[in-house]
Amino acid sequence: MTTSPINRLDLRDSALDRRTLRASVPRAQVDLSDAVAAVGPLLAAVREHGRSAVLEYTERFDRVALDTVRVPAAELTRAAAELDPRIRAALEETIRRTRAVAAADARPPVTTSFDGGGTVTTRWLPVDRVGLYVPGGLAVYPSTVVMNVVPAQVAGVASLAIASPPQSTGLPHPTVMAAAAMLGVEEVWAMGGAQAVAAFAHGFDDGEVLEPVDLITGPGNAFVAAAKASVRSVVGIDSVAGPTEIIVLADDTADPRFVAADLISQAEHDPQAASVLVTASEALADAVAAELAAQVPAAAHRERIAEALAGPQSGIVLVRDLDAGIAVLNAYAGEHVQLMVAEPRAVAERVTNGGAVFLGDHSPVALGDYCAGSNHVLPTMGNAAHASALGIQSFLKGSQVIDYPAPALAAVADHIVALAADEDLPAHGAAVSLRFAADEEN
Ligand code: HSO
Ligand code: ZN
Repeated sequence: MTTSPINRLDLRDSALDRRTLRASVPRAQVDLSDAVAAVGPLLAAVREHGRSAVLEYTERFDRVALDTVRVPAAELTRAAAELDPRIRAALEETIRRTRAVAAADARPPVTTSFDGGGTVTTRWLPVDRVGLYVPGGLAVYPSTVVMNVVPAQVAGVASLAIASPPQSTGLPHPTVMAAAAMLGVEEVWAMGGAQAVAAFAHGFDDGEVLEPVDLITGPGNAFVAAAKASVRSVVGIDSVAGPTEIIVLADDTADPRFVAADLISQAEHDPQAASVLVTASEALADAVAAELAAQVPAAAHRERIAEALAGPQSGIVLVRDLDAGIAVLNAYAGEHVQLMVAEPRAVAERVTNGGAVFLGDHSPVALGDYCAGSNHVLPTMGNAAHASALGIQSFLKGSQVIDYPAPALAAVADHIVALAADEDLPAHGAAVSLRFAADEEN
């Protein structure tokens, strides 16, 4: 007797307004408040005692006593030289495609002109210095190194440092070091967890010098996420990411083997990962459930996959028709949206909330994870309703340059004086009118 590998939710009679749908679609509940409380003393210790605190926490959590936190350049070169050629070739292709897509997003300065020759130019300037956190332990993702470093470099970030926890060798994972070397990143630190985030935010100069960064990006466990959330007032962060999510909209034309394999692929990340299928076809729902039951036991990471699929954050959602399915997708605002329907391109036009949208039978999420050229760092937990994939814009800040000659200022002087008076800020108005009064006197 087999139990169903995934829950079912019948929304065929449900209202389709976003409040109802947001309350009913399966979603992980992530509460960082315990982790935020737990990392507080650690963040304070690193802020006060710098590198010596980092060394102490590294010994406690990573169980390794380091002489230097900075990874010597020779170790990076060696890791690159020793990299399996197949992994090297794969990373090179990923870098090439990710760079091509990022480069196409370049934001040249834009100038708008007004009467009298006034101009406003919006310039997009790179953040000076970025710290990229790369997790170690269970999840070693050299692909994530590429997804973070490439857009930062294309944006023109001049100074980029990577932190990744040391293994028993005292060095980060060799593939992480190799990926850094391939990308030309020379500054790599063997530190992990919340202590690495704190060190990036505050810097240190006891023994070794780590310059503080302006922005911290990169994934991590709950403690890393909590640390990033906590240092947010000091530095920028990319986002506080939750467990990965995939939501597939499929109809009778979809191949249930593909749908099941794609749901499983993201469930492989984490027992908390969310895999959701939305369909109006009961036959497809049954076929996918049967495929899951067949494919999961054969998967290497079947235990965490089974846990993710059976969890309340995952499920098969039955809807009455395609329109209702699209309403569910838009209310869910998933990290990865996959459209395995008869007309995926037409449906994609109507999907307004999705971190990345994958079309048809041959654009699985795994393609985007590694080699599409798109970025795999995406908004989770419904944040795709307002946030974007990591991209060059994540590493740029807009700065406007205002350049009005006298005739251009004269053309709006009365409006400024009027608005300033209305806001009871007459000195603002005076700062403008005085310029013309002086002219008249002269
Ligand atoms: N699916 C993950 C990214 C990833 N997958 C890295 C494999 N390696 C979050 O988008
Ligand atoms: Zn993945």
